[in-house]
Amino acid sequence: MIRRRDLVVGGGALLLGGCDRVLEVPAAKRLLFSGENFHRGLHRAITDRTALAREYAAADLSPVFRVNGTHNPGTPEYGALAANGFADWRLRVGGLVDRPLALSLAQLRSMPLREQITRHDCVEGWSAIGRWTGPMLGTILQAAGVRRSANYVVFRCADRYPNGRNYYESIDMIDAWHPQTIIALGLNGRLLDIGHGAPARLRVERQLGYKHAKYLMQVEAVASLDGIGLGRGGFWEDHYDYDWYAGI
Ligand SMILES: Nc1nc2c(c(=O)[nH]1)N[C@H]1C(S)=C(S)[C@@H](COP(=O)(O)O)O[C@H]1N2
Ligand SMILES: [Mo]
Repeated sequence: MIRRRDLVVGGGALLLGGCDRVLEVPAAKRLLFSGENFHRGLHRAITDRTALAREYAAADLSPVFRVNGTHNPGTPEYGALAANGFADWRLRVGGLVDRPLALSLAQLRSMPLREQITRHDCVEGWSAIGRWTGPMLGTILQAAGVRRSANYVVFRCADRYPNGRNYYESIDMIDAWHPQTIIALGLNGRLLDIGHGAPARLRVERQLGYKHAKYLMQVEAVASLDGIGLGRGGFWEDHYDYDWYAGI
């Protein structure tokens, strides 16, 4: 069980945690900067990455939010979880954490939830505005006691592509602690449907659509992306040369 007291963390504290990590610039890199330029450059680097994505009004919601990529993982394992309303599904949180977790949907829903109306941009050239609801990834990482040695968070999904590889994605700690980075459980006021990634999918609002991993099974904090998939940090990155950082 995770204690509720561990979960109720203000956004400020989470952001500060994020900034602490950013300030750990390797000594060699630090030499490249000096005095005022260093501070100006660092300030710009931090504010650019921690700035909020635009949030919209209810009137802007797209009448239809397209489903893209996998429409249904279609595996026997996923089918069994879905048939039971995902009551047996657990989001495993592990890797470089002090307290590995296996969170049920009920536990995720009992965390402080964030709601955001944002625009999803797919590289294939379509966009849609939707209202997403879910706990901040930062809240979950805090509950698990993520270690300072973690540099990335990897998301493993239930769906397999024809080459047999499971979909996966990864982000760095700046995006992991970003207040709009949430584990979405709902879209437009309803629980996620299967098309949009039930029972939980990543929203990482400062990046393009393919980073928003659907059908989440596991969240893993790691020091390096080496040895995960082909080492490029994601399914499309590994097999189709997509950029790992897809900032918008
Ligand atoms: N597990 C998984 N996540 C995924 C994909 C996928 O095929 N499998 N497709 C990605 C792409 S390219 C986009 S644009 C969005 C689509 O999300 P949507 O179906 O909710 O519109 O999910 C992303 N996350
Ligand atoms: Mo996409």
